[in-house]
Amino acid sequence: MAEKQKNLSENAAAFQFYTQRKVTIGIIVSEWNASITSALLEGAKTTLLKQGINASQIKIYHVPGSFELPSAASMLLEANDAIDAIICLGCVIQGETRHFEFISHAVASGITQISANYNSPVIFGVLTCDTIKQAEERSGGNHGNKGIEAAISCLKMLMLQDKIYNR
Ligand code: DLZ
Repeated sequence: MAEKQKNLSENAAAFQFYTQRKVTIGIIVSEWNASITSALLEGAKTTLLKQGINASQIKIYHVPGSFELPSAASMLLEANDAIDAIICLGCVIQGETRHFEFISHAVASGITQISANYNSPVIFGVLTCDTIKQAEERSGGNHGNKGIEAAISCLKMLMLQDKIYNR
């Protein structure tokens, strides 16, 4: 039977990041639903620092909304050779129109495409929730903080890159 795993934030404490590289990580944060995305950013940043990444190795950028996350990630990888991985943080909340579906799908497929095109980890730290309460629960509430999980995923992918490319 599949393991029941709802909240990866709890596993973060057991994780240990190791690389011989001095990696630089870009974090791109959406300004929409800023109270949520700032909590995701805090979770991601604190986790990276706890895992031995220096503040100077973390570059933070803001975009207007989640829809802009993929293009900002693409620009960043294109412009800056020193960026080893990107964490995209956003929060899309269901409204009265179909905007939610378009934005969610565009962001998910945009991030997938950029990650594959650049062969670099680009992490999907975007909440897609029906209500603000659900988002609050996932940005430091009962369901953990998806910013922490995005940071751990990013570090795990960098370690995988080391393994695959013998770095
Ligand atoms: C327009 C819009 C709406 C309605 N809702 C959200 C949302 O819940 N979360 C989010 O991150 N962004 C939202 N946006 C803004 C779009 O992502 C985008 O910034 C604009 O459509 C401009 O391209």
